[in-house]
Order: sequence, then structure tokens, then C-alpha cells
Amino acid sequence: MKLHHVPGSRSSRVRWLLEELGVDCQIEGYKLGDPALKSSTYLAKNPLGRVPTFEDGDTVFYESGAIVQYLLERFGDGRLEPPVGGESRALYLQWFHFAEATLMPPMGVIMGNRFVLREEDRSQKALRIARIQLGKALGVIGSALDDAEYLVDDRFSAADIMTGYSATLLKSVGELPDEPKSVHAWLARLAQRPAYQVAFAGGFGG
Ligand SMILES: N[C@@H](CCC(=O)N[C@@H](CS)C(=O)NCC(=O)O)C(=O)O
Repeated sequence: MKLHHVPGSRSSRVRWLLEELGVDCQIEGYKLGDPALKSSTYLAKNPLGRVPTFEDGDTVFYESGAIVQYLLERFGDGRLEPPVGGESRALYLQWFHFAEATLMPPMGVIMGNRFVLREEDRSQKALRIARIQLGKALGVIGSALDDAEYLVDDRFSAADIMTGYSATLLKSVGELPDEPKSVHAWLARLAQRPAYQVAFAGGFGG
């Protein structure tokens, strides 16, 4: 198996999970903006030229959440997720998908308007609105963590990996607001995990 990975990017979710599960996998590393990600060989695996991309024999696919779920199905043996059909499954799915569907869109707008877009295309208004949206989304996570150490069943799960990655990225670019404090405490808890430390050891951007 092979993970195409840029340190600190969304492929860190997969890197983190592999470590949590103790699964061996070849890591093919790149830097953000690496021309190799736009080569015809790479585009044949991932037409958007992004990371992560995952290879398991002839199975080649992308989307960090899909890869995380695939690895849980293949190697999880019931670890890091509540059982299908169980009481907590809906909440687990909610937080799992919240990361990419609700947290990352405003984050993308912030990154675009701070770093990616040409100066003349950046918008302070878009930045302000995205920060408000992000604040609301983080507020919801904060409430869920007021009386709990982790998002689901007070037990560490892949939902913490999916959302914890997003919070880590926000912190790394100074976009994690001081409140809610419960989010900071949760992130500090996640950062103590050896697998988290391995996943983020390479910093951000490669
Ligand atoms: N929804 C996708 C997003 C993938 C994505 O946007 N990856 C970024 C890094 S976090 C990337 O590869 N950017 C490089 C580029 O767009 O050239 C996922 O979760 O895998």
C-alpha cells in the first residue's frame, strides 16, 4: 500500500490513522506545490493533482475521509469507530463528515484570501465572513466537548482524527480562535498521542 502525502496536508489524517492502527504503508512524500503532483503519472491516479491519494494494489483512490473509512473497514477490527447500527453511529458520522463538509470550506476561503489568491483577487469581506462561519462551527464542536474528552462516546475515534486535523491546521496558521477553550483542551489531548506526533512530525507543507 502507498500513501501520497504532503506533511501537514489532509493526507496527515491518513498518516495519523495508519499509526493509530499500526498498519505498515509506504509513504510517498511531496512538498505543497510540487510539480510531481501535476505530472501525467500522478494525474492518472488523482485528476485534481491533490493529496492524499491512496493505493492498495490495483485500487487507487482519493478523498481523505474515504481513505480513512476504507482503512478502518480493512484493518480497524472494530477499533476507532462505534459499530454500524449502534446508538452512537449517527453522531460519529456527523462529526466525521463535519470536518471536511463544514469546517474546511470556510478554512479554504481563509487560506485563499490570505495566501493563495493573487493580491488583487483577495477580499477582506470574504475573509471576515469565513471567520464568522468558522467561529460558529468551532462553537458547536466546543459545546460537544464541554463535558467530554472526545467527540463521540467520550472515546477517541476516527471522528477526532478527521476534525482534529482541521483544528490542527487552523492552529498552525493562527486561525484557531481563543474560544472555545474546550476545543484547545481537546486538541492538546490529541497532540499527546504518539500517532499524532508521528503524523505531524514533518511540519506543514513539506
Ligand atoms: N477533500 C479532499 C481535499 C484534498 C486537498 O484539497 N488537498 C490539498 C492539500 S490539504 C492539496 O492537495 N492541495 C494541492 C493543490 O491543490 O495543488 C480531501 O479531503 O482529500
